[in-house]
Amino acid sequence: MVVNDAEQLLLQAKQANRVALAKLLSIVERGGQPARELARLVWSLGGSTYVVGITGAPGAGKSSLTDRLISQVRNRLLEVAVVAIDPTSPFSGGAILGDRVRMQEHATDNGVFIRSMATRGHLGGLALAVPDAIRVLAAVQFPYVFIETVGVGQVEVEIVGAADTTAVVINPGWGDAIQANKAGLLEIADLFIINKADREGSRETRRDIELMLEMSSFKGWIPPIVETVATEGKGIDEVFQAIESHHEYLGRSGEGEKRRQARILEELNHVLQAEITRKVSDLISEPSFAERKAELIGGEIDPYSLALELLKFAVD
Ligand SMILES: Nc1nc2c(ncn2[C@@H]2O[C@H](COP(=O)(O)OP(=O)(O)OP(=O)(O)O)[C@@H](O)[C@H]2O)c(=O)[nH]1
Ligand SMILES: [Mg+2]
Repeated sequence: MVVNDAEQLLLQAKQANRVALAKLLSIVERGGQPARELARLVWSLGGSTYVVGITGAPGAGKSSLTDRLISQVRNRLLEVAVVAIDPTSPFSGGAILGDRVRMQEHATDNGVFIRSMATRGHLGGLALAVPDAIRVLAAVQFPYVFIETVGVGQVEVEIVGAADTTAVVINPGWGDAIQANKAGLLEIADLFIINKADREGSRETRRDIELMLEMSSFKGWIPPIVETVATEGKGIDEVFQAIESHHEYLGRSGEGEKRRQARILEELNHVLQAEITRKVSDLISEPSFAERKAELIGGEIDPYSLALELLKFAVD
């Protein structure tokens, strides 16, 4: 067996070898055939990993909060993995470096694994890479995985779709931003964190969120609002308790199972699209396609008919 074989790496990663684990996540990140094989390998190996998404605008304090939450998990003598994602950047860059610095305290703790992720060349992008990464971490039996991601746009909705509990981080004075992103926030937030509560205006921001929640028709879980000062460690116990209550709610109500099923179907959808794109683009690059292409350009065949023809070839 070759040394960098995924199975071998997985065995090593399970024995707390963090270098091996980092290599596995690089395989996920790079995509392609090795990533697909790894995804198949870890598909059913997951334990009871709980995934927490931390999302919010740049600089909201996500990493500072995550840093404190890591301590909460470590106080319970559990291990934790953090994946930081900036969907706006195809490469892991400066912001991620900042994250590393912010979580420096845990850098020498082998019970904490921190990793930034980009999607270079990963067909299917983050929508596939993130669940795959989570599954690798689950196979290694981390009880907690935190996913830090910037923003609350459509891409982030996809990313947080992979989380069990999603915390949206807001700062005092963001009333307008809450108003503008109402639909997105209501769709993804299981928990609101008003971080930087040491600044002016957190009471008004809380009122803005409460108003938004009152005007929506929530059934079951109503996202709690927690005020924090991440830099001073204030409110972190409450955040962790809110995450645990939501975890408990998901189990009790059956909502957790419903989400799990929806997630699997969504993933199938993404895998399917990626597979089709891959197979069809392989076909298009074959020399034998040149003739058909000329016919398309010459108006002898329409793109709809040709697309169906390509699909037929692709699945054979
Ligand atoms: N006053 C105050 N500053 C804070 C608080 N939490 C974080 N900060 C500061 O806000 C800045 C950004 O914090 P980060 O934790 O890096 O925020 P982030 O959301 O991870 O930022 P990106 O990953 O770049 O989007 C840093 O300078 C922190 O020290 C807080 O509760 N109060
Ligand atoms: Mg950050």
